[in-house]
Parts: sequence; structure tokens; C-alpha cells
Amino acid sequence: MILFAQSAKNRIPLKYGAIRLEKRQDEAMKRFRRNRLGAFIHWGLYSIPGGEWKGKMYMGAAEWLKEWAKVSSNEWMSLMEQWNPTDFNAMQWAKMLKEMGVKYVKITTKHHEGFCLWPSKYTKYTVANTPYRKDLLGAMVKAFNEEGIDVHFYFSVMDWSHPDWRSTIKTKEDSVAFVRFLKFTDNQLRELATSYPTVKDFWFDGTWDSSVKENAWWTAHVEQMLKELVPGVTVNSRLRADEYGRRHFDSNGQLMGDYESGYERRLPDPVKDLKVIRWDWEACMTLPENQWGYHKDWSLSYVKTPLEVIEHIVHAVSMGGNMVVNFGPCADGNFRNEEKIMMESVGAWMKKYGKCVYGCDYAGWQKQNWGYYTKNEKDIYMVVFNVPYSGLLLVKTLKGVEIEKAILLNGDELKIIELGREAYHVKMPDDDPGEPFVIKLVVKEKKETVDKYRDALI
Ligand code: JFZ
Repeated sequence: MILFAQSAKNRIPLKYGAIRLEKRQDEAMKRFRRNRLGAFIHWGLYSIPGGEWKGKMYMGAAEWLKEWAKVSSNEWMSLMEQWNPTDFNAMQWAKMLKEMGVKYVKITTKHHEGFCLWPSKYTKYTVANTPYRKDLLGAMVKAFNEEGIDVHFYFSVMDWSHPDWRSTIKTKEDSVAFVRFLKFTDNQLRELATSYPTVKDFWFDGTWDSSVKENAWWTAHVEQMLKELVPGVTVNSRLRADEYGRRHFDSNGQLMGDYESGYERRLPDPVKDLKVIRWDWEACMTLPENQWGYHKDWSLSYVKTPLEVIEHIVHAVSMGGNMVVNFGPCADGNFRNEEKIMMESVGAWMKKYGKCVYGCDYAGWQKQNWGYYTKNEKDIYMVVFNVPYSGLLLVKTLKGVEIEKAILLNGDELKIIELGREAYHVKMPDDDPGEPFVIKLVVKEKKETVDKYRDALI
């Protein structure tokens, strides 16, 4: 249960709680927010076995295979001898992702297994010690930035390869080892921040164990350290814990970090969960039910359609959030066909209708079953996913708000029928676009309006 903003006098003093009570409004944060659509890339040694170990197929998440098959770290790390993505072409990846319309990419610099896509000098488990040798992360940062795509770093604190990692601290020795582990992690983070200074965001993972929760000071320290090293950098809420072991939200119910990152493979309900508009948030989704890294066999999983992915993107933006779509490239550096088709299909739609996504936000109007509203400054966008049999799209505006025009993005005007009491019908175009489409509403405010609907819900 999340506690909500309490009045100042009920707030308990916290040393490692939220460092601010409102959304960040600086340029870097605005850019993060405007970007709205991102891609996730899960790529590591787990991409080699792709869910299969010694002839047995494990249907759990492929990037967790080491756990499922109980493989020792030594044996797992011998996969490094096979790491040679000869088909990898950073520029080609950047172009494909740009075509998809993503404005940023979150890259797994190091996942739970501990293998680093950059030549870290603090461990031997890096790309530098594989047949491939070259810095993959550096190549991606360069190519993505050249295409105008922001780079975000995924970083798992939990590191199965490190002898000092502990999930619980039971003995004096554990606590000494864990202090060394936190130092090692600081070193790697400082290395990432200084070697790739164009990084825009750190997205932490693997921070749920009691060892990390009991070291809340360290989570606050990392946030501060990165912000000093990289001006404007954003950090997700999953990094953080307060001194009572509360994660994401502190003991006063305030968000820690810059944006909430708990919406994973699920989204806030458009009616019941409107509280999320108080903070920045970013959701991420897999294409199959739960595979982030490359898995050879998607046959036992439902795989989402481009239409569903587009709806997830719009759903997130309609509630003031970002959406990140995950890809798990193959070990040779190619994307599987399903992923290429997804990139192309989403890209084709974004090219036509991306105006209702980039730079857009929660509109504050009552959701209707035909789809979602988004808003950019004064413009309201209707993103229509379901066309009612009547061909009439019901719109209820806020008190004092009048609709002057309803226009398709090609400029065609649609008929508006006023129903009274801030309600209208917008008539479907004669030719049904046959895909989710966008109507821009030009509105006039009669007087200062208050967001009553929103106030009533949250
Ligand atoms: C984590 C990882 O374990 C997983 O492999 C993947 O990298 C994903 C992006 O992050 O998995 C999680 C972490 C947190 C939640 C769900 C899956 N959560 O808070 O619901």
C-alpha cells in the first residue's frame, strides 16, 4: 500500500527519503518526458543459450537461465568464449530503432549474470575478454547518439558473478564482503558515467534484496553521485530505499528517484489509477509474456501484436507516462523476425500518428470506450481504437470547455454534434481508416476551468 502525500507536519523526517516532493521541471527531465517512446535492449551471455541448457528447454525468462538450470558462475562465464556477435552493426540498429520512432534506448550494460557490454576494468567478465573484444556499449552509444537517440543505461546491482554479492547479510563476514561489493559497484557506475558522458539515464534493477534495503544510505549516495557526475541525469525509483526499507516510495509516500519504474508488463488502470499523474513514470513491456533476453522458443507464449503494442504506448502517454518496448537480440547481433516486423509496424504508425505521443501528456478528460485522450499544450488528441456501431464518438469535455473543431491529421474536418452539458458526438470520417487513428480537437475555454473530474478521482 502506498501512502499519499501527507501534510508537512505529519511527515516523518527521513535521511534517505525523497529529495523532492514535486516532479522535476528542468530541461533534462522535460526531455525525458517529451521522448515518451523508448526501446529496451536485453543483450548478454544469456542470448547465446536462448533458454536451452544441456538439451533442456527452460520456459522461464531467458536472462534468468543461469538460475533455472542451476549453472555455476564459472561454467556460465565460459559462454564468454562464444561471445562473438559478428553480424552486429550499431548503425544498422540505430537506423532500425529510429525508423520505429523511439527517442531513447535503454541498454543492459550489465544484467544479473554480471557480464559487461563495456570493457570495465573492475571485473574480468567483460566483452573485452571475449573473441569479439570491442566495446559494444561504446559503439551503441555513438551510433544511437548520431541518430539523435538518447541512451539510457540499465544496470543490475545484483551481480551473480561477484564473490562479494550477498542477498542477505547474516554474518560479520557478509557485511564486510558487501561493503566491498558496494565499492565495486560505485566504481563501475563511476566508470560508466565518465566513459559515456552523453548517457541520459540510469535504470537500476536487482535492488530488491534485504542486503540493499538495509543499505538505504548507499541508494541515496548513488543517486547523488550520478547526478554530480552527469548533469541532468535521471534515475529510476527502483534504485531507491529509505531507512525503513521502503522502496520506490518512501515512508511518507513520496516518490524516490526521478520517475516511477514499477509498471512492468502492466499499466495503471485509466480510471482507477489516476494517482500516477502526480509523478513521472515509465512502463516497460515484453513482446512475449515474460521474455526480456533472447529465447529460442516463443511457441508457448502469447506474443503481442503491433496493434496491442501501439495501444500500450498510447495508454501510457494518456496517463502521463513513458513506454519502453523490449527487444532481445540474438547472440550473433541480429534481431529475430518478429522483432523486426514489430519495429517496422510500430514505426509506420508512429510516422503517421506520432503527434499524439511525442511531447504529449494526460488530458484530464473522462475516458471513453473508443480509446484514449492525450494532450499537447492546448490541443487535445482523441486516439480512436474502437469504432462504435453508431459511428459517433462521444466526447465529454470539462466544464467551460467548448469544442470548436475536430480535425483528422490530414486536415479533414469532422462533423461535431453538440449534445449539451459539455457533451458532443464527433462523427467518424466517411472512410473508416481501418487502424487506430487520431482526431485533433481544437478547444476554447470559456473561463478558467478547474479539473473537477481529476480532483474527484485522486
Ligand atoms: C527485472 C529483471 O529480473 C528481468 O530480467 C528484466 O531485466 C526486467 C526488466 O527487470 O525483472 C523485474 C523486476 C521488477 C519487477 C518485475 C520484473 N516488478 O517490480 O514488478
